[in-house]
Amino acid sequence: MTLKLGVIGTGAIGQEHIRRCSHVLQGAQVVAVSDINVEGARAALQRLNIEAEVFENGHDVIQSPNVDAVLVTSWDPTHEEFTLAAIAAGKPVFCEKPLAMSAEGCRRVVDAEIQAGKRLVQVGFMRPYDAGYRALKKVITDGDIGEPLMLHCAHRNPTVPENYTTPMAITNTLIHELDVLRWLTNDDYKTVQVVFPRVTSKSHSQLKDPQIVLFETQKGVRIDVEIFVNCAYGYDIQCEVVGEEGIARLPEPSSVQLRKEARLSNTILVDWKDRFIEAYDVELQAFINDIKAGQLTGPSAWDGFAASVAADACIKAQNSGAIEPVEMPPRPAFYN
Ligand code: NAD
Ligand code: NAI
Ligand code: ISE
Repeated sequence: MTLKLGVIGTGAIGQEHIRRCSHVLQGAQVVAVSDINVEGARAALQRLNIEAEVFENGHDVIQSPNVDAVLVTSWDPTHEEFTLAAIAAGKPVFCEKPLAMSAEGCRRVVDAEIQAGKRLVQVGFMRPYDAGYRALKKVITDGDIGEPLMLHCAHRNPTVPENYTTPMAITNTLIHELDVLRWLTNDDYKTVQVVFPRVTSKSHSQLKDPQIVLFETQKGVRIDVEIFVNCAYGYDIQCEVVGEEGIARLPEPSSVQLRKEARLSNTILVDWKDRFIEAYDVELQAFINDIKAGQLTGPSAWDGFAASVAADACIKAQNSGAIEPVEMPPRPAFYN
């Protein structure tokens, strides 16, 4: 049986996901799309050579009897509304990160899903599907470096648009680390502080860039994450775990080493689309397969909520300058 997908939001990642679901992955077909820019949606389908119905409103995609499952790839503030509507329609939904703009919003999704009595939500946290992060986690869980003591991480984008603001460094960018570092260390955040270095001249008045986010975890591990979204030189994700017996580093994406004109060099990627291309393929194939098998197993609404609890504390810390607590309620049995 081919799973019929509806995609809400045909921007950068919406088009990427439509492309992979149509031309790369097995078992699904995109049959409906919507975007507030309807002409943009039509043009995207034409470019990708895909025939699908174009709706003016995301809710019509969700309600369409032709649609079995929904991908939410529209702007961050729309995610909660569309995910709640998909749950109400009883349809599985893959929602790009963040699940909602605050922990309160994520909690509404969690409560609706529990009420529905069945897992219907997968959040687009793709890093746990990345081969490099999986290899790093194996080193840690195999005990190869002993107990982790410190993590040094960086999340760098070459540039961001003018509408990207200081809190978005947390809700739109750091949210990936907020998810993957919990998974990687099997730990939870206890406190957070945000420190602002000198601002790069490449930023604008609404964005303090870069930022350094400092965590203490429940197990006493210290984590520093540099977020630098106008770093200019490339798309660069770093993660180094310092343990009692050694240090493990996230592998660099492979590239040919070049000796030329008295220089030794490697290429650095510039786009998240390329850096995590395989992880996106794997996460969405898992979503498709899991729906057919009758049970979603990927990053859950609870994982989306957990990341947003930490994100709320980070935003508080951005504003207060103080060390703020991260208060995570116990996980409901539904998500065990
Ligand atoms: P984008 O601005 O290119 O695309 C967003 C699209 O959503 C636009 O075409 C916009 O017109 C449309 N849209 C906005 N409101 C809508 C509505 N109510 N109904 C239908 N369409 C609507 O942005 P993007 O880079 O594609 O990001 C989209 C989402 O994907 C964001 O939430 C972002 O956080 C997420 N994202 C995730 C990753 C990842 O690595 N997992 C990477 C990029 C983006
Ligand atoms: P696992 O079950 O071996 O270990 C993950 C542990 O991390 C669990 O105890 C879980 O509760 C915990 N965790 C803490 N924070 C988390 C967070 N924010 N997100 C997810 N888990 C968190 O898990 P595994 O097999 O390594 O997979 C981890 C994630 O990646 C899951 O979401 C899984 O569905 C997904 N995945 C699954 C693949 C598969 O082939 N089944 C492939 C790649 C990823
Ligand atoms: C974007 O939405 C993503 O999710 C990328 O992975 C991230 O690096 C970038 O900062 C976000 O804007």
